[in-house]
Amino acid sequence: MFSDKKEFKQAFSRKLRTELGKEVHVATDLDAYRSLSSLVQDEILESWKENYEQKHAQAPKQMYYFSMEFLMGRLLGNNLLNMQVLEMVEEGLNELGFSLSKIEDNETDAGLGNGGLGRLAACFLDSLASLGMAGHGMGLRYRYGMFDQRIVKGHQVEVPDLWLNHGFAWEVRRPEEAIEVTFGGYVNSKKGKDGNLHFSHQGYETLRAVPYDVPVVGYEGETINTLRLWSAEPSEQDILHLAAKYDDYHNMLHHQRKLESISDFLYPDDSTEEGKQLRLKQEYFLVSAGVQHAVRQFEQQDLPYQELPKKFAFHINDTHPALVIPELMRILLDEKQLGWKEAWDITTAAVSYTNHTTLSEALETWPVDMVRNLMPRICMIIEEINERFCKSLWKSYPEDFERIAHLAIVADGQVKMAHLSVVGSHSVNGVANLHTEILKKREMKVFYETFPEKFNNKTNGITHRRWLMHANKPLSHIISEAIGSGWKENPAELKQLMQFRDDSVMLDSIHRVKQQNKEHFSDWLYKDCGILVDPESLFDVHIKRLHGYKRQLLNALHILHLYNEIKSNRDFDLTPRTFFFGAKAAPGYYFAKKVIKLINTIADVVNHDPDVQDKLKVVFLENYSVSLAEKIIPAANISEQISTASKEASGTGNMKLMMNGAVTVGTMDGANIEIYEQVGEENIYTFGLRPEEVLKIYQDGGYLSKDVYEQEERVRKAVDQLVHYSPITKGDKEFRDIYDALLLHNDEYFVLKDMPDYIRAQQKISEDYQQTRQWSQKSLANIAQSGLFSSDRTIKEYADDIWGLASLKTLT
Ligand code: 26V
Repeated sequence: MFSDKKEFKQAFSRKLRTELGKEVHVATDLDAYRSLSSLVQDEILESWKENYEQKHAQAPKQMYYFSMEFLMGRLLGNNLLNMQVLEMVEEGLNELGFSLSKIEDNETDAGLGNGGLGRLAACFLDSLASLGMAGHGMGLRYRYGMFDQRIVKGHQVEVPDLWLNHGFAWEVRRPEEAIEVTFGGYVNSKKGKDGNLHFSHQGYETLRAVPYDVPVVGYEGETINTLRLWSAEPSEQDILHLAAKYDDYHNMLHHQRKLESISDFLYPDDSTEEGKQLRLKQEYFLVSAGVQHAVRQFEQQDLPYQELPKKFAFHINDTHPALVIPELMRILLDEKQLGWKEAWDITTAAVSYTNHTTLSEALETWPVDMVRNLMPRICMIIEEINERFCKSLWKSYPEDFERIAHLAIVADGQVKMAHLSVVGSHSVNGVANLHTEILKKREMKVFYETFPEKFNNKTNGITHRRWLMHANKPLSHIISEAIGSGWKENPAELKQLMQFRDDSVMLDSIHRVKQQNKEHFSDWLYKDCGILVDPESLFDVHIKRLHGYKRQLLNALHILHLYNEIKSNRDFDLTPRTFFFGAKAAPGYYFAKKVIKLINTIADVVNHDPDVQDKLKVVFLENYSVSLAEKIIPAANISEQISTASKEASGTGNMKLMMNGAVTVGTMDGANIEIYEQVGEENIYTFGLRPEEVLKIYQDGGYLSKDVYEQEERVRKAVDQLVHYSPITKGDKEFRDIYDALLLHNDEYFVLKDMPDYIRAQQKISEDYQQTRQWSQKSLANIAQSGLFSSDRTIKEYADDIWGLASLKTLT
């Protein structure tokens, strides 16, 4: 590591010269980014291998976190922070005439994920490395990550994410560790000398999985783990083979391009499974490469395969990598010649599974025929797992046809990935208390009765290093001044801030820092996006994927309601507020895209109406991403967490906002309930139906939204503006479908039902925000109680209860 500032400045200037041929005084911020990231990567590489050999090779156990998504965001700032050189580098750069934050803005986000699930995986990697645990990521190196969102005339337009265009500074390609993955072909069986059937896979197509390793630097730089991203390439052999097969050069190239296309893009749809063959290929490609790699590593230790679960844990992030189960079985059975029972015991002991949603439309199933065509041997193994499982059920529950039909892994021509995941693993966890209870009592009730010992809860968390220490340096600073820096290692210590809840100096600081952050964000918004907002107004922030159940529509209708109030009564007393939205809709999600258009239309009307000036402003932030989240979260006063109760498995944005002193307005859903329990009712605004009420109404066949519409004038007025002639419609029928979803189709997500109570909660917020001191107390309580939601806590629970993973921090 550069030991001091002088050395850093020299090294940085040298990099600019040797890699870009530029002197400091002519270098742009992009040049500076390229040189700085390269310099930091050099430092990391120096200790990475050594670190690996010293620690991980002797690690009692390693964990591989298999995930189709890792939403890493930017890495420069995080690496500098974790290497503990951030301040020194920042000063050095200032002295050379640069600003670190401007340099950081030149890094393209690694957006290899859709939303919560992918970002959780990234937070987990940070915690694993920071806790000194040998836990690594296994993912795909998509050529195009999450699409870039543009707003054109109020509509979302998707633009390809060219994140690799300037190169990705943090990866190391390792062609020498490439692995072959096979697709297609057929399976032959032959009786062996032992009298057992032996299977061999033939006539397949081979693809080369080439790993690109990204170092994951833990806090204090002691541990450096690996995120291994696999990329699909044809092997040289394949190219020769293809050349021989095709007599037309262009046809050959076309075929080759098709092979590579497996890792081309991230599916941008985070709830509806489209059953696309390419997606299934991606899933198997990741799993097969990852498991083969791990087994090779294990074999270097010269131990019997029965010891594998003592040395390796394989975690599957939702069902997307569930083929880990039959793939490990295939290797143990066909390549290592183990018997079924031995292989099964090893597999189930090694694999654990997290469920991230109970939305039925997001539960993965694949047509058996598709699985058979693409992976014939894997399909046979899944069918065998199913058969043995159903037989064992028959033994335990004789003649209980209903139970068996309900639990079967293969049924109606479909492979049910959640069932495979539960049966083939030793642990199944939900991501917040409520979510786990819903899994146990409803969605997976019969599985829970059958395997009660497998089920457990692991409430999600977020890394306080990125989301507080890095994103909000001024707040981190005043926290450390008040309670020392122990919270950085042990975020539970944030609780000590509660001692200051009546301390005027502290409360003033909390207020001042929030105000500064709002000003800072407003400056950025004006300079970079040309949007002018008033930092004195209340900043109300609703940032997450756009989904019916997340109810951005409820927020939008409430804004319309406020607008109506202002228009009908000029003296309407309203705390000036700026409503911020950030949300991407899946490209094929028609309703979600309509809601984006609606928000932009409301923004257009409200922001241009002179009657409203200084009271209301609506901003739709284009292209919501990790780096944008890092900018806005420190500036938020209100955190909108308003999902239909029971639908949001956990939420993690709620935790990030809370940790930065925003106060939640939310339903009793997901981790909001745990936030409520931490901060107490005076420091959160809850409203709406409770989860059990929602579930009851669903069971009884829904409610009549017309009733609310007829009884509640405020609701009716807002809803009517979607279809009647109004400044919103200007006679257009554009929002008719939203209106119909609310009234004709009975409001599946209870938007109208919860609206009156939401208006009440928002009214109270408006009033309370005027009381600066009391508001700062709420803000302080939220920061103080957020330690529980550090992903360090979550990871320690996974490590103790599921993975049997220890910290290597004590090893030298
Ligand atoms: C499903 C699909 C299906 C189509 C292809 C692409 C794709 C990608 C992701 C998903 C699963 C979505 C599940 C999910 O993201 N759940 C979220 O997980 C967060 C972390 O646990 C949690 O905080 C959120 O409440 C939950 O919605």
